[in-house]
Amino acid sequence: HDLVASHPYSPLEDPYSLYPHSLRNVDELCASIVRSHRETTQYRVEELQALRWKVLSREEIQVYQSKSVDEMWQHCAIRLTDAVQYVVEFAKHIPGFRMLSQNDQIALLKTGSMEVVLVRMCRYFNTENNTVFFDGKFAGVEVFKSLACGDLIAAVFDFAHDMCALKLTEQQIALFSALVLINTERPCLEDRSRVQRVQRSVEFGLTHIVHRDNQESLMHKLYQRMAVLRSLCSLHMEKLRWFSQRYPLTAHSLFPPLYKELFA
Ligand code: CLR
Repeated sequence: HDLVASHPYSPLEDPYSLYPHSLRNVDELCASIVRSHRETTQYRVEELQALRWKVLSREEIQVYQSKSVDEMWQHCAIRLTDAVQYVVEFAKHIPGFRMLSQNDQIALLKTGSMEVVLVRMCRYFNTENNTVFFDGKFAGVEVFKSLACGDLIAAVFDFAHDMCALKLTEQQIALFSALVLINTERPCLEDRSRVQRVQRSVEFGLTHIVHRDNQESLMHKLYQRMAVLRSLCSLHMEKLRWFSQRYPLTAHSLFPPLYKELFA
């Protein structure tokens, strides 16, 4: 115990030292968040750029459009869960996240993971033809027709388009994603002050890189996007409730367990 006491500022062990007081600490914090972002995004931006010519053909779009509502929902739920799993991995490597209680980690992921998937979507989005990389090719809104939730799909695509317009760097996306996750306003948090300490350090990190990039005006725009994210996710939950009511069997037995655990 004496040993522990003599190293009170180990940033990984001591939650109280998370707030980065020196520039070196904030650089380390940012570097570590950027590293975990890089290691948990399935594709690199250059790879996605090189894949842009792969667009679904008319026939392939037809195949998606002729799927039944529950078939298409199940398909998308699997794809989304896959993406969420990477976000969970990302979260675990945000300095301070693993020091939160299990309950608080889950509470943050319940609302935050879907929001981060939507933030990450801008990397997978081509604004030239409004398509998103889905199942190995670029797909437009019409591909998701059989989900029967056109308003959600349109809103998600609009959001991706607006996010792309900000032209964020990978570092900015990484820090913004972390800030979206570590949010003291989420319901059901046990230890809000502990979450707040982690949130402040991430906020400090984002402010630092935005300042370094000479883009101060970005902070305001990013906070605005956070409000849009919140409304998109409640729309997603609303659609999921609607779907589960109409297709209880699919929702119950064919949706991935993680999808049910986080959103149901
Ligand atoms: C987002 C970024 C991730 C990779 C990824 C995987 C699945 C994609 C998702 C991205 C974007 C949104 C997406 C999703 C599959 C289905 C979903 C295209 C590219 C659309 C919007 C349909 C949502 C349907 C729900 C209502 C079930 O790193």
